[in-house]
Amino acid sequence: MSKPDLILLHAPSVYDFRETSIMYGPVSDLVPSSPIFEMYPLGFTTIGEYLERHGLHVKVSNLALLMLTKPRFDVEKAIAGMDPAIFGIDLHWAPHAHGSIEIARICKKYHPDTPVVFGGLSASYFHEELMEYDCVDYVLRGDSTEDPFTQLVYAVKRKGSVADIPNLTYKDASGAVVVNPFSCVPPEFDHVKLDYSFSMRSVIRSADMSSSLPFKGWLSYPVSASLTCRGCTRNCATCGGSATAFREHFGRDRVAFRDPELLVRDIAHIAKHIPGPVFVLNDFRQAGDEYVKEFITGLKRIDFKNPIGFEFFTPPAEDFYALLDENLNDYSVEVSAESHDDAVRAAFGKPYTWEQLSESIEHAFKHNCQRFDLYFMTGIPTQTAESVLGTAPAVEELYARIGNNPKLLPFIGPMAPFLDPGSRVFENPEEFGYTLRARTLEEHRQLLLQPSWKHILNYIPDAMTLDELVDSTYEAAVGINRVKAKVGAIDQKTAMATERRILEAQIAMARIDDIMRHEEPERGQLLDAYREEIALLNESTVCEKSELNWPAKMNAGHIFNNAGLLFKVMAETLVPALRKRDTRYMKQV
Ligand code: B12
Ligand code: SF4
Repeated sequence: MSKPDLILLHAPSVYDFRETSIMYGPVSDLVPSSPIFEMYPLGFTTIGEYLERHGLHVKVSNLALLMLTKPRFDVEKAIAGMDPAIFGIDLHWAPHAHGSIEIARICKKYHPDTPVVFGGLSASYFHEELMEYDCVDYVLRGDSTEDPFTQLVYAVKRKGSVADIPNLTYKDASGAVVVNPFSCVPPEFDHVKLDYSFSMRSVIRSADMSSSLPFKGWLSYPVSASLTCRGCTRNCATCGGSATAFREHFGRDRVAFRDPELLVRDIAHIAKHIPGPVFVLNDFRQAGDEYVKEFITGLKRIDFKNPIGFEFFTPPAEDFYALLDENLNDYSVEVSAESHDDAVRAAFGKPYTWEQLSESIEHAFKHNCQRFDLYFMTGIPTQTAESVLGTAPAVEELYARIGNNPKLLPFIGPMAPFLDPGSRVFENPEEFGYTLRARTLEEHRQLLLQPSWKHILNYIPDAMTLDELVDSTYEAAVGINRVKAKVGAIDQKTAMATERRILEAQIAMARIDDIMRHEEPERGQLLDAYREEIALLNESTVCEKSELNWPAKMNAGHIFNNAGLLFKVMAETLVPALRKRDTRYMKQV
């Protein structure tokens, strides 16, 4: 096998989290990752597939996951042993501000002449500041970097000019920062493959699963995500992926939807090879009625059997659930209501009522929805501690209304670690009642090294103190946990374990606050002595991670299909001409 042209590296949130004492808290409880956010962006798979389709060899190394699962994994040794033409590092989510730069520094330490390119939403937002770090050569901005990335890798390999590469920020020979225009913002989202074929091929080719798995525990819970679009039609105040954020920072003034037929094809391919549930993210109803019909009837046509979950931005009406029920075997829904309080939800940018939501949940279950995940968030505009504490009673009433149906699963977590850079609130904090504790990338990097999530938050809301935010989040989580146990949505043992962890987390937060009252070097010594205990509290606080899981079962079909893929990839490795390529960039000299 040829050496990789590009190695995509995914860094942990904080480098080296194994040697720091940080109480991350419930920052990642509601996503599949652990608090070091070891999941890499979906874009790794679309970039990998696109570049390989254009004749390049791409490898993914999920350093965060390797560090998490192999305590003795030596990052420096691993990077020193790599030899690509260029390194790519994602800074998609701002929580990677610390780890991504440190990994870039290690790349430069061992490979001073190998360029390092950054990309992702946060890298796009902080592109000019990133140029100030010696370890960063390029930033590819925007939500669709597949084509510019192909051009960049070929330019690096051929020692050509990068002056015309769309969306690229770089330093010219004099060291001046050049910001190329946003000339690659595809109006559609059809130029990529979202079917995980790249990931499957990479695993087979390298005979190594560990370095490219998306998150810890994926093999026992092989969930996959499908995306209906890039961009968003909505404008939630704290969201760094809102319509405003996309327009102002990622060059996109219109949402790019994926052709529903292609989306169905992606999902069919996933179903053929991966036994787990599929989450369809970004509410596909944004694309209009025609799209909805085509997509849902397409899923019926392929007789999709894995559990499928949909994210909806507003509560759907009854006839919509009837359509899902008519066409799907096993569907579930997730809605982020943010608050039970209508005024708070409206201030966030979701102006529907609790009554509409409750009615929608009733309709969902009437039409055989298998599970309804309902998310609440703390720290959002105008929200007081009192409002947060009203969540559990509201949830209890909601359960009563739906006959205590245990298929409703509510969760609560804080807006953490950061209020999104590029969101309307981040850009105008005072207008929304916030004080920011960090604006620049470097300030965010330093915050990430603080010893608890309360100290890491990049904002202070006016409507409550940080202590109230922390306490009310934990208390609301205890309340919701008890309600879920009462209605049988979770078993008593799980509920008791969660409540105990929340209590321990509260004690740890108070102890860290006490330690923070000491001066250095005593503070550091006390934190070091506390490290192992903190580490034990860092996974799953406000709920058990497994509560997020939907059922998954490997069957003979998956084994057969994966064996088929294995032979195909082996044959293509031996005879590269067997693989179809797009020669557009390959032919250039
Ligand atoms: C889908 C999604 C998720 C999925 C992620 C699936 C996945 N593995 O990618 C889930 C639900 C798991 C998730 C989790 C989180 N998310 Co999210 N998510 C989104 C959402 C809805 C769409 C993002 C998306 O996929 N866009 C498609 C494009 C933009 O991304 P992409 O294809 O992956 O990558 C392209 C580019 O970004 C770029 N790129 C990416 N990596 C690289 C690397 C290099 C080298 C280069 C050159 C380019 C490049 O090129 C790619 C292809 O063109 C956005 C909201 C929105 N409307 O955008 C929020 C959003 C991205 N998420 C956000 C956040 C905060 C999170 C969490 C940190 C929340 C939390 N505290 O738990 C976690 C982090 C998860 C982790 N790392 O473990 C914020 C990010 C704000 C910020 N700047 O930090 C957003 C903007 C909004 C929000 N608040 O939810 N998320
Ligand atoms: S939080 Fe709002 S603006 Fe952001 S992706 Fe979700 S619906 Fe769109």
